[in-house]
Amino acid sequence: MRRVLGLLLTGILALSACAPSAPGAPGTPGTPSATVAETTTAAAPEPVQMTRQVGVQLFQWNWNSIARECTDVLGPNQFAFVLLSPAQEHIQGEQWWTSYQPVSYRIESKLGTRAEFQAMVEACHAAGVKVIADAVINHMAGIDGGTGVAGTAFTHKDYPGLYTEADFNTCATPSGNIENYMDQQQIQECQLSGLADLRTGEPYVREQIVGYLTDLLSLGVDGFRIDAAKHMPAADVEAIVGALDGDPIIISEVIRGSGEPIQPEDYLGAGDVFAFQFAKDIAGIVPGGAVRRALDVRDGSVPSEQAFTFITNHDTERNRQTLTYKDKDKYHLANLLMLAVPYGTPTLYGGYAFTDRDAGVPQVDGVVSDVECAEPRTDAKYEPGQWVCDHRTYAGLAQWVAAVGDAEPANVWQEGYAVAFDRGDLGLLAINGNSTKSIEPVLTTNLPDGLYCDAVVATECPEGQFEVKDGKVKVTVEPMTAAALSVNLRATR
Ligand code: LAG
Ligand code: CA
Repeated sequence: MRRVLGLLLTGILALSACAPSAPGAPGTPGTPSATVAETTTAAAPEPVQMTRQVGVQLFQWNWNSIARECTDVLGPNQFAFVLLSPAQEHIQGEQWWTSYQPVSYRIESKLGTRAEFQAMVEACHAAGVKVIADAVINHMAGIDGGTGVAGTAFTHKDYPGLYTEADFNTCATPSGNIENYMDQQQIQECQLSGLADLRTGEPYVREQIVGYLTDLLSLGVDGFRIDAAKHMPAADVEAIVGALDGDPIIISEVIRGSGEPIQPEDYLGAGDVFAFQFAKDIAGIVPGGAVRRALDVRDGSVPSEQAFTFITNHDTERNRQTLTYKDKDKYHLANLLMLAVPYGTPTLYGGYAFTDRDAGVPQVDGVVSDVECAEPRTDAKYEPGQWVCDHRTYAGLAQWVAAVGDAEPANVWQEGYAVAFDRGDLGLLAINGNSTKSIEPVLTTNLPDGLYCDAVVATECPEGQFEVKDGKVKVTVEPMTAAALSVNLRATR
């Protein structure tokens, strides 16, 4: 997807915040000026082509808050997309996971109304940010019955006007649930922890699902996370997404399990996949400090263009399969590595602090309250329920990734637990995996001469911090962080 997002957005030119805005000023090609050459340390930076790539999952954020985030943070910092929590009507309750128990395909949920959803999509698009919806299409609710948040009454396998018992799978396991992940038929036809499992191979069921996704497309969404894709045959997912108009982004959620009969590669015909193994491998590398290894991490045989990388998501932060905000500087280092390497499309994460894995975010009368981000902390001592918005701390790096595009690593330098490399001649990143010692290498770089700021901590560059001269630059990097230079974050003098 890196490539596709890039192509769609090619042509957006951005001047760094500090670049001169007056074309024709002294120094413009064709008006050589000796005075300028003498008084500035480098030529004025050229405009940089930006290719948006970095996305963020904003878990359990309501639509109004996402609209605001697109306008204020994501758009201005070159984020490419936002991944939502599910939008359809769901069961009532305080837990976050009510989102994953659909009751109807009405776009009316604890996260907002249909009108709020539409306004959010418009605001994000106006900011240049694509919107990826979370499509829960493998199943309906898991409880015996009740009334959904938009007033729809249902029982376990009966959704009046939508699905009846005949639209759900029956299953041979004693519990009716998936019990053995080595058995393909169980994984795809039995219930995932009690959730009524749809017969996604049947034309009528597919038609309802296609109708729902088409409705979301009519509201402007750009693509879908396919929730629980592993639990639907790949052919079903392909048929469903193949019936959609346009060419929406499709990201199947297929958690790689070693030796299992269903693997992420099986779903590449339907679109892209989340790179769970990448997240686990980075989590394995970071504590040992051997950060150079991150350059070689791939997710099985999922090609870069079809891999959505992440460091954590709402499930893995709860089952501790990956690093999370609770891992403090290790989590930070992992996010930096994901953003630094050219593999996949990086997806950052914004959620909330928790101790109870079921605890949801505050609601008033069944409606989730607006997000108020806590001040970012390096000690992770948030109160449960506080919004952890550390995706914002990577705003400069989202710009860095947009500036370096697809450029390959070059001039790879390594010493102890530190590694540094260029990305083509557009950016440089030096990362220090040592938890106690800072580093101060003089690096060889392809970057043009000039004064650069550090995209790890800055989004603007009024004054340079690092000087590139004749292909050399000295950088200082504290323990467990990085320094990132790019052509879009240069000072004019
Ligand atoms: C997913 N991907 O494949 C979601 O990312 C994941 O968050 C969903 O589980 C799951 N699949 C179903 O869409 C979440 C919670 C579960 C929760 C489920 C349904 O992690 O804990 O199950 O959503 O709400 C809950 C209870 C279960 C119960 C079930 C049915 O925890 O004990 O059996 O509801 O009532
Ligand atoms: Ca299924």
